[in-house]
Amino acid sequence: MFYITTPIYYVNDAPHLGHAYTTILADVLARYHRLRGEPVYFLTGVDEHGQKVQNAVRKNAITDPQAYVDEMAERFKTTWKRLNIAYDDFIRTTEPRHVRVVQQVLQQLWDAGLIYRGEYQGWYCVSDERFWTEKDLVDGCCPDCGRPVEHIAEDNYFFQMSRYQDWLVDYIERNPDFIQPAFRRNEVLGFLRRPLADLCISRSASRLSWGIPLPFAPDYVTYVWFDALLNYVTAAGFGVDEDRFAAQWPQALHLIGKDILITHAVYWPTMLQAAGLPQPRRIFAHGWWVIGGTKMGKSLGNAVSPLDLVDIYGVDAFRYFIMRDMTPGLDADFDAERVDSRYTSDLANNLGNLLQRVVNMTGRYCGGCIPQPGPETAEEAGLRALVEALPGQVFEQIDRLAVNTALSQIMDGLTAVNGYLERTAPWTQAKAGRAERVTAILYTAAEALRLISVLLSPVLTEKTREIFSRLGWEDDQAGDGLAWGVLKPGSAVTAGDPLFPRIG
Ligand code: ME8
Repeated sequence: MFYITTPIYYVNDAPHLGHAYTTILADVLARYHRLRGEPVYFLTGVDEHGQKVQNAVRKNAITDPQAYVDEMAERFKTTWKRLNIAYDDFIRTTEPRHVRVVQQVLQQLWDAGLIYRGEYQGWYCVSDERFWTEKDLVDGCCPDCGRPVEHIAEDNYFFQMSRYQDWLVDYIERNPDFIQPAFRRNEVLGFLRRPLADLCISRSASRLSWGIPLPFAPDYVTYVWFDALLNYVTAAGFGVDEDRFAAQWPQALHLIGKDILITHAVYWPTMLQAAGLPQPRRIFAHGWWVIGGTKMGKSLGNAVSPLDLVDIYGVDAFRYFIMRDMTPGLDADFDAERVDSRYTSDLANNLGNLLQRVVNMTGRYCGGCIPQPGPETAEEAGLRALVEALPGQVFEQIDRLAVNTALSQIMDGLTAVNGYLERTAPWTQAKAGRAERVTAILYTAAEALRLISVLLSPVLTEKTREIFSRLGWEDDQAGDGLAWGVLKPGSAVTAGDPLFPRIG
């Protein structure tokens, strides 16, 4: 079972390129695992409580927060639909199934004495929804976003996170793959060298009413992170479907951005440990899309809308670009010119032109039907071996979450098919009347293109279907589309417009 999750996004604004990146990465990984025949559960969703959302409600002069979050959740769903995101579950934290889990876990920890009431004094950053200590502040402002902070003193409820510090350090050391990439794991261990404080998990309802009430103190609502993190177990069937939960939950792979590493790698494991639940299998923190060195985001006003790019390049090219141009784990600079050059070199030329050549030559020399494979020379055997080795290499990269490397290998495969056609020159063979050579070459090229396109299908979800149909192959997913020799001689190929037309 492959259980993959994205962060649940705040509904205080429309999704931008950063949200699209994490969600497409999860979708692509889910599709690769499905391609391999594994059962997959892909979860995404939205985080609907907390100060940010309440502020957005106020800013927009809306009276009913639920109506606001309903509308915003739909916006996320509509965007994901346009981006061909095939999730299995979309969780919303205002759903009864989730509220029940949050209150159940709170009650359990309260009954076990792991939550206590005490006075809280601290500096609160409204934007980040985080309390900071005096020494965390930078020039009196939030060390994370640089905004002014508010001093707050009030009674609150605390989760005894500190008692799990030694356990957590030990757990991370014993499970080297738990937090990835390795430098993020070291960052968390560095953070844990300082004493870990208890976690304030409540907000006074007088200040923040938009949240899940504490079951043992209804004049308080649950701190948004304590609420949000639990979505991952809610969706896995916690408390309702114990068999599914036991099988699914420990397989979880949390895909997150580096901005939410500490909440996922410190708060969350200690919460699970306190509740007597197993840990997720891995937490992978990717880097940020930046523009001129600054994080792209709604609060900075430099967010790129994924749908604008989809309007220009099409959904497949957009998916391809953001998967190809970010090394997971590292930051990547968003540059519109690079989108253009990838589109032209990788998609229009390497892939699109190859399809055009294969289909046109099959029309001209083979009566428009996939020919018989014919005897192989060293050229055919060489290309076949290269293409047959590709799925193994690609899946190895997918297991490392290195989709960019997988795509680069796939592009090398297409370059090899183009090079093969140049060297074997079926047009020359046809002039010389060597019909058997022509059919052997065209079968090999068409089959190589088909198989490589199967490997591209998790990213190019629409164009690959077009390729299959033009090659006269129906991908019914019944057989092994990654095996060599699947194209049936005699199937009709279809010519058509360029797969990736010139832009503008
Ligand atoms: O943090 N580059 O929600 P959020 C890459 N609700 N990814 C980016 C990005 C960028 N410039 N900007 C955002 C929250 N992201 C909480 C999560 S989970 C239990 C609760 C992506 O709407 C990235 O995945 O601020 C990041 O972690 C996430 O959006 C933050 O989304």
